[in-house]
Amino acid sequence: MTVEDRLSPSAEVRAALAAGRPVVALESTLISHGLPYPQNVAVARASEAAVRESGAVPATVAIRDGRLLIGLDGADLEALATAPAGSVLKAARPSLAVALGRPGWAATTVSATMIVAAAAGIRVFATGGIGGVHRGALGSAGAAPTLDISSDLEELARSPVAVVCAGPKAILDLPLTLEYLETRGVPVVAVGQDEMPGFYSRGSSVRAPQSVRDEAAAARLVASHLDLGLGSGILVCVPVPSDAAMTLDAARSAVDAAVAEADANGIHGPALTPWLLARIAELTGGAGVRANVALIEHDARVAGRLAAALADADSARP
Ligand code: PSU
Ligand code: MN
Repeated sequence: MTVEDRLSPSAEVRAALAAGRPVVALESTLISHGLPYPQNVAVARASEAAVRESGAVPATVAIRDGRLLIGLDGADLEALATAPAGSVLKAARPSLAVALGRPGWAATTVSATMIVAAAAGIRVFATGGIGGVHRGALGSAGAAPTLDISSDLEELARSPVAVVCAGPKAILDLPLTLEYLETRGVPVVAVGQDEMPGFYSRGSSVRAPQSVRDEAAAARLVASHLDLGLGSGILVCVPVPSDAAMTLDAARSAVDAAVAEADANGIHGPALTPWLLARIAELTGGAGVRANVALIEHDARVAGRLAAALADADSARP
């Protein structure tokens, strides 16, 4: 069975896609692995509401019993959010077949969600922060290289989907992540500022490869990139809203401490990202979770407007 054979869109998503109405894909790993309960289910619901307020249909993607669900109902979201820790597999491109071969739930990361979105004909996808090149991937003071590079980056190079995020996650090596995306031919654009958003903070002190003034300009760029048919996605980066943002310094010290502890405890592989996010939540006394929740919802709102703009542009074509 191909990916297409396994797609199970909800009736609402199916109807919206058939009619050319705007649809925004949302991932589920941030529900199962990225945030604690009950913030995870609250942010999942708030993201869906934000997509709707922007005039698009939300399509949260997850795996259940070998099917790729597109569009979860309230009970599904709750089940995923309350599943016992460790019982939900984190499905990415390399683990997709394993996740589909098991009974029960699996959550989709950015890479797996992009695969599903592209197969279903969904062009816009919102998440919090993408995975990328981890610090120390190329080795650091006395340590061997880990070569830990998220499959999210490869997916951006091969699935034609616009991913709206608040920047690569702050736990990563941002300059190396940008270099990798450039090598793989993925455009990265910051909206409304020259600097890359820093995930927890609005800035990162790293210049964005491209920037556009506003969302309308971002929509035009996304449309022209996707029209070229290059096969790659595009990364649209919007900063966390000011009222929930951490300062770059505060975010940095929490991230540095968490990364050092993960190193000392030998945490690596797919467990690393969830471990770091949980530790940062503790170290920042809730400020990290507050920023994370706010940025996810904001990304969903922007993605909804982007999807609506793309649908409008389609209907204006001769
Ligand atoms: N963004 C968040 N929280 C998350 C993630 C992203 O705000 O939990 C998840 C995404 O699903 C992303 C994954 O694809 O972390 C990256 O994991 P890794 O570094 O192991 O590839
Ligand atoms: Mn990894």
